[in-house]
Amino acid sequence: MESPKKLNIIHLDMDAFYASVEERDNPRLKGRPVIVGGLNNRGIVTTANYEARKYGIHSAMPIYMARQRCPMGYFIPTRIERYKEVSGEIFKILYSFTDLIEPLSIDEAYIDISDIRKEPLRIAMEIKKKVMEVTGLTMSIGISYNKFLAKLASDWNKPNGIKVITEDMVPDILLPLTVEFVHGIGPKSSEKLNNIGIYTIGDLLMLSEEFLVDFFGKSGIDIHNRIRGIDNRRINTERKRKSIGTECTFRNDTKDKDLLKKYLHRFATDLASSLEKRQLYCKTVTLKIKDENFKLRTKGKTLNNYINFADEIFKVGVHLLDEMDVSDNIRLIGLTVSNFTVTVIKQLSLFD
Ligand code: TTP
Ligand code: MG
Repeated sequence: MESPKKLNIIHLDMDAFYASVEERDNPRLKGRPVIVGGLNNRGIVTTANYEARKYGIHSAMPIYMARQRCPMGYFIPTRIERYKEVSGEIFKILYSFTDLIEPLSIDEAYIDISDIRKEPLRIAMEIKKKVMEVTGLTMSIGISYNKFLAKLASDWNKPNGIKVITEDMVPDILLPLTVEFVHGIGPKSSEKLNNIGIYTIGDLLMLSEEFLVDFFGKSGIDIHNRIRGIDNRRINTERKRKSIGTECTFRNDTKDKDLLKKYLHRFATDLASSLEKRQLYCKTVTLKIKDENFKLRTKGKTLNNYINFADEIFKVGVHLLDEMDVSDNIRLIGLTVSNFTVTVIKQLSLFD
């Protein structure tokens, strides 16, 4: 008989991260509903603590709506620099355990614990304890034998949870979960699946690999594997930023194209200087627009060559804007660059 797969992957995620930092910095807030976000009436919630979540408040909800739901809540402006500082303290602790870490966001990481000579559960407890000592914050940890299952596990009993998923628990533990739990199935695909009567991983398991490939394209193979508990992705310690973006919510909704272009120009200038600082070139530019009814649209263009000048980015941005129908008033506009390379091979043509 094959020996069971080693529990070598941890996924950890801080609980209500920004709000917890605010609570820690201001003990008066302890135990009360705390909402962090853009505070003018057009702002949105970046996160809410678990107390505030009881009122149905969640990330990305307009702040005015959160105020309606919880008038006695404490509304705190986002202090991103502070959260980055605390995140730095947390990652420093993590790196004291091992270098095999893949940071996923400001409050989330995968850790490959194969090289640490301690029981997985013991490692998880020690990480929690140290982070609590240094930062006063709690996290949730998932332990399993691959990334997909570890991440699923860390979400299992948030906040302040620890959950282990072993091989013998699969697939039973997955069967009742809804399809959007599968890494790689977003809200759109999950709606499409629902439309054909597929709601749970159990339902998905009845579908053939061919069907999934027809449905999802190449990633259908990964999804077919994942729902069977197979995920061979390694910890990527050199994960680089995949995109750089900037956006702005207007004080007053507008459809004035000249004004929108002015913003695009400012964004292009900022993005170009970010690229330059990192010595990056990009190939894809994406425009994002939210209209007065909160309908979000994005349109991207991938070029044949790499660019990094503000004017070049601006030109693509304007082209995308011209292609988009702006008949409704616009509430938010944003521009993102992605598809990076570090060096550009000069494209010599015969005529150079
Ligand atoms: P999350 O880990 O998704 O959320 P959280 O830590 O607040 O709560 P949970 O206990 O469910 O993990 O995101 C981490 C931080 O990133 C969060 O505190 C605020 C920020 N964030 C945004 O700015 N916008 C968003 O839409 C989300 C989801 C998070
Ligand atoms: Mg979190």
